[in-house]
Amino acid sequence: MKRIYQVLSHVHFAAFRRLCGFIFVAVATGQHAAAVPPDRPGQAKPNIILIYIDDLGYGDIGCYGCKDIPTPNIDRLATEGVRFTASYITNPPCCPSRCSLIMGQYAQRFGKYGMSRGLPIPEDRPTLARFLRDRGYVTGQIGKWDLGSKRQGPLQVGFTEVAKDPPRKVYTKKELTDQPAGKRKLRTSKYFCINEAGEEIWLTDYDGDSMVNFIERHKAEPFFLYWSPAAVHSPSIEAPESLMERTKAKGARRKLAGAIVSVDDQVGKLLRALEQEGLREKTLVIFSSDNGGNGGEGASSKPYTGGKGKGTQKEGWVRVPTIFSMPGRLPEAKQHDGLVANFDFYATIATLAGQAIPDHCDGIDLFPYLKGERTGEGHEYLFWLNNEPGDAVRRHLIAVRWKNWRLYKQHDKDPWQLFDLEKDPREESDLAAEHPGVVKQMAAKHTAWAKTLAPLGKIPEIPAGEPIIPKGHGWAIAPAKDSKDTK
Ligand SMILES: [Ca+2]
Repeated sequence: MKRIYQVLSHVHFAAFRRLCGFIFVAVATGQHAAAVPPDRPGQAKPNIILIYIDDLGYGDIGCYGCKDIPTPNIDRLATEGVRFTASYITNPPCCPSRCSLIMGQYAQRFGKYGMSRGLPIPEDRPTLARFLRDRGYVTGQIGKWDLGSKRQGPLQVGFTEVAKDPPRKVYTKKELTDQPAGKRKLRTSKYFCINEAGEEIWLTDYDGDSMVNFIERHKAEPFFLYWSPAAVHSPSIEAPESLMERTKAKGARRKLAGAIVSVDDQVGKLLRALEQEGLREKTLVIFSSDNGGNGGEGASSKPYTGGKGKGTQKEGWVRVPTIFSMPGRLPEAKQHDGLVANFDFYATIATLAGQAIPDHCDGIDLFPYLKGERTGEGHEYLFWLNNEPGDAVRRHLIAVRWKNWRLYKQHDKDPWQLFDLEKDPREESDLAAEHPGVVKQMAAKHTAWAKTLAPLGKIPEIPAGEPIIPKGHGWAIAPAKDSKDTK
């Protein structure tokens, strides 16, 4: 009952706030009330925090059915927000996924079909960071980049601040030889870093502290914070017992579970900071993953199959957990089943910031669907196409999603396979022969979509310059705005 009351008071408060702004604008401009949309320019811009985990599987957090890894803070985002059941990465894995996210479109539109690391992101259209920076936002980046050419770091493509990459712990010979055979750590740690005080700290924790630092410094102005941790990417072998013992995970999965628990801790830190600063209702928190979980680390895609490594033709490679939370502005404890892609985040954020969605975007504003103002599918179809020569063959994928159907093949020459994901989430019964009409229709849609794409991009031979993420402690700040985008 208390929860319902809280939800209602959030809703009422937001409605009251909107009404006040609405009456003020209507009186000031003499316009008919209905002509004044809420949250247009001139009103306070909401903050945005985008959390993009590396390789977090669909079945590896509590609110997605995971039983052995406690994730109370991420689950809280879901109870205080909307949980997506069909959120997709159309351009897996890490690098293309991030490119598509930050550009708000299918990465094939700029020639990126597979991994193609080093392929520049386009400069004739704004990244999400540049778009927001040019509209008055402080834009901060923390963690992994893996995006664009060797010269396109966060500070070059629209972020005003980037958290420097802290030095890592270097293991002594003795520490390394004391490890059991076959489980040796790398000489330079991936996940233990050294903080400003010279102490060892788990990198994910260090990132969380940086998030809080960013929020405290920018609480009085609109901000966009993009946190993309190295976690929970392999190898999680260094996960300390203190994290693993908080889970019920067994075997190889224990290490990954420890890494996930630490991510959850940072979400908790973040929520406390937002509440402390009175920013919880003024901030959209998006939580998602860049591709499916790694089976080799014991990750789960339940109830689907596949994921990173083996199984990159299956649903678990592309369907990821995604949560939007903004109490007062979005419903709470709601589930959204419509087809969604990570490139929708750009369009949604642009609209929330009171801006028109840029023409180049493939995405849509999700808020009307999440709030129940619009029904039906925002995207009737979603498409995949990775036939990039030179990319790992295991990742080649040609696929379409429509209604309950998933149509796919690995190579052009292969026959299509068709699955009803609602009845057969594990993709065990190929129904292509039984439903030739569905196959024909979906394949035709894919052909038509593929015709709208750019040709395969060529990776330029650019010598690497300074590190993309500057090394050290604290923050690197972008030089004064140079190429201000006015589109
Ligand atoms: Ca990844």
